[in-house]
Amino acid sequence: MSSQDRSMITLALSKGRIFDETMPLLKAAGLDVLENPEHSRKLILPTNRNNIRVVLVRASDVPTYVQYGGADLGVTGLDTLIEHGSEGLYQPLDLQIAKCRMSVAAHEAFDYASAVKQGSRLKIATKYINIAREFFARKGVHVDLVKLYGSMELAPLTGLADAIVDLVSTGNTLKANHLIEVEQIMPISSRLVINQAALKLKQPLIRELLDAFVVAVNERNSALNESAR
Ligand code: PRT
Ligand code: MG
Repeated sequence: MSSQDRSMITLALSKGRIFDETMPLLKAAGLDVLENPEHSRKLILPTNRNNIRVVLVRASDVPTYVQYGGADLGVTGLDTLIEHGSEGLYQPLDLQIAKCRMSVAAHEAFDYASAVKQGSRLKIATKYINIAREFFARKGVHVDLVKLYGSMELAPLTGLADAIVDLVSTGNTLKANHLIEVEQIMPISSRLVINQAALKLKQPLIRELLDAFVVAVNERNSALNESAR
């Protein structure tokens, strides 16, 4: 059954923090995923609604699946969304999950502020080429960008780069590698993205799901505010 079937809704999620943090919202919206992706090798997971299913894809592939209709909707980090581009994607809701920030980090022995002030050309390693290019262009800092697919933290330690652009949440990974967060670029959280054609063609079902997500996010936020008092 392809996701072109108008009676079936396909939701794309990635394993790990996005799946884990989306689950409570799905539950609150009345949706139970019937298999645990950590214990199953299945890539298509049934839910308690026979017309809604979950597909597991790599985090960086979620926007692609939704854009081309391999899934009707999905949950993706703002980092991934900006880097991928949002053509064909409707972004109605910030789920406020998987929160972190996009930052510049450098080795504790590297004087980043002086290098920037002196107008030095900086070598920046990152998975987020577009975000980094845009950020440094706006600052008027000249950079050479080196694309990496993982372990950005290693680049300044090996002389591959002067600094990195990466996600930071607790800061523990930076600290463990003698790196310092020298600039914050933007706050990051996960967004619901919907295929624009699917939104029209599968209107009642997708609307219902979107409305349930909105209610679930609002209820979670009120509960959080309540407990913070
Ligand atoms: O692992 P894979 O290459 O398949 O994809 P991915 O790394 O994009 O997936 P995943 O599941 O790790 O991340 C999915 C989304 O979670 C990201 O796109 C972000 O929007 C969000 N998110 C939230 C994070 C973090 N927090 C985070 N801390 N993604 C990654 N990290 C990494 C960060 O890159 C760094 O290596 O954790 C490390 C820093 O963590 P602290 O706590 O030590 O600061
Ligand atoms: Mg990861």
